[in-house]
Amino acid sequence: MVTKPKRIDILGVATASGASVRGCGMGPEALRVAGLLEALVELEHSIADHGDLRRVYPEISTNPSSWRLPEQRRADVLELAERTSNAGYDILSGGHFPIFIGGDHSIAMGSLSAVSRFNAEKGKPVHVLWIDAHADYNTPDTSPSGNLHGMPLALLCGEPGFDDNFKGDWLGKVDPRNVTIFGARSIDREERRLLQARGVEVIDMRKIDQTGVVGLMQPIIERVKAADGHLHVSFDVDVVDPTLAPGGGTLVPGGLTYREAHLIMEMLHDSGVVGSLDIVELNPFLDHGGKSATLLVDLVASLFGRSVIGEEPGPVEFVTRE
Ligand code: HAR
Ligand code: MN
Ligand code: MN
Ligand code: MN
Repeated sequence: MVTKPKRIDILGVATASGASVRGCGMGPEALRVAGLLEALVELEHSIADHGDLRRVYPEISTNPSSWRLPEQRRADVLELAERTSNAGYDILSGGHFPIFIGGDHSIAMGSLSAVSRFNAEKGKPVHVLWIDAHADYNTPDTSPSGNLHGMPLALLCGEPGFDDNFKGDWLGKVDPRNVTIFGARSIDREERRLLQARGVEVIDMRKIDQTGVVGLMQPIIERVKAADGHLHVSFDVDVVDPTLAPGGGTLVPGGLTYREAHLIMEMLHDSGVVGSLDIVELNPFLDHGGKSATLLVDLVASLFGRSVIGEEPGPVEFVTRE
């Protein structure tokens, strides 16, 4: 099914505060430089770029390390989550398709909250496809690192262990049984136990090797269609093999090939069930000459209808910086 009725709204969240490695705060701008907006316009989509949210808390000059202290980073993440959730909710309320560009994966605390809150009011079930080398299902109690980019799914799925600072009107809720993690190859011990207990579907690289992308993606898509659900896709650049996408702070060998990643996006396009998207963890400081940024732009283009054979041209509308 080919659908092109909605305006695509891009919201950058320029932060690395959920990560221990600096640099992915530059991700939104790198994606723009790599041609994200132009790729969507080329595909005849109407777009709006809302610019970037960024932290308001100042650096503390007495910090002896080269990076912000854990409690500062935590405050950044929480404050940005609230603003991302509210901005995303407004985009969805306007009838538009939000693309949240990070930023580390903690930005999904806000983006997925927006999607969850909006659809809860509509009575539409939210399904999540978390395309990532990691499961990001740690809680503050199970996390080996304390880094909040390893925790967004656990927060949204209502896991205990998060203190009251993580609550508020901005926070949404997701049923863990509607979550599929795709491409996993690095899961912590306690995290794995939680995933199993909650019934989260985990498609690891071995399953992808054995079954292939098509046979694994089809039932996911069918399930969302049968439920008349909204599919939120959260795409972490580190799901792709590090040889193809070196621009990430927590690379794990043995990732998706170029064609596997594209096929996932092409199938998602054809499904017509995707209603929102995160593109996260791109670290331009670690990237090699824009290689990972360019790959991500091409993958987004596949999700929005780029194909070799092409489609009928339609009207173009370009809206910038509302
Ligand atoms: N599981 C590890 C932790 O919690 C690392 C996960 C974070 N890395 C990511 N997220 N890039 O996908 O610290
Ligand atoms: Mn992630
Ligand atoms: Mn990851
Ligand atoms: Mn390198």
